[in-house]
Amino acid sequence: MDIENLKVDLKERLTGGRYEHTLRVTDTAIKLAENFGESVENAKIAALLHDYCKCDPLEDMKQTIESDSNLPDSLLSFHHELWHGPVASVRIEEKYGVTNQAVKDAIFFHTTGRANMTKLDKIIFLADYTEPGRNFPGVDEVRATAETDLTKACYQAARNTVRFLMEKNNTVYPDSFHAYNDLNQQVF
Ligand code: DGI
Ligand code: FE
Ligand code: FE
Ligand code: FE
Repeated sequence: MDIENLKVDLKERLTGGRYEHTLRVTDTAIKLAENFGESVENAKIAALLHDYCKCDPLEDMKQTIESDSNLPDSLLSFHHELWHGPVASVRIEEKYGVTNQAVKDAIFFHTTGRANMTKLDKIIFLADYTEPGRNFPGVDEVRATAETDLTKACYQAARNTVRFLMEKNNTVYPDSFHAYNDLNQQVF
């Protein structure tokens, strides 16, 4: 994978703000991979590609979900914010030949998390939540926890997100609950 070419593609596909977010997520993910003993190369590629489809037309994402047997159609009855990770996980294989299942899964689940998250899943989920441009309520606590405890930091991020969605009377995708419950059981 030629990282410089990839960055040129990302700059074309994403808005300026989204591109800058992607670079901050990548820096954050690399640090987490170094601190917690994960492949820096996989963390870097997953982070660079995690929002690859974030700015795609909704109709294109919808068609991909309908036609690709790896993508659950149930996504379509939940908020379209949930579509870009799963769709990216298939698009990046077509475009860049990314077949590494661990990388594809970390991208697929970066918005919701899931039960039994791998270390790479946790790193991308957490890098996306804690990158320095984020100012969610509670993010500083999660940043502090991420210095020492990857699983507990993911738990706090998952809990904050589910709580935030419920406060706004939004629906919560099942994988978000599965992540919350499983991380809770790992922490307590
Ligand atoms: O793509 P990013 O903005 O960098 O971050 P993301 O992929 O984590 O997407 C965040 C959005 O997704 C945020 O507005 C909250 C929303 N979200 C996360 N989990 C769920 C969710 N929305 C719904 N409706 N249900 C969920 O379970
Ligand atoms: Fe995202
Ligand atoms: Fe499908
Ligand atoms: Fe993101």
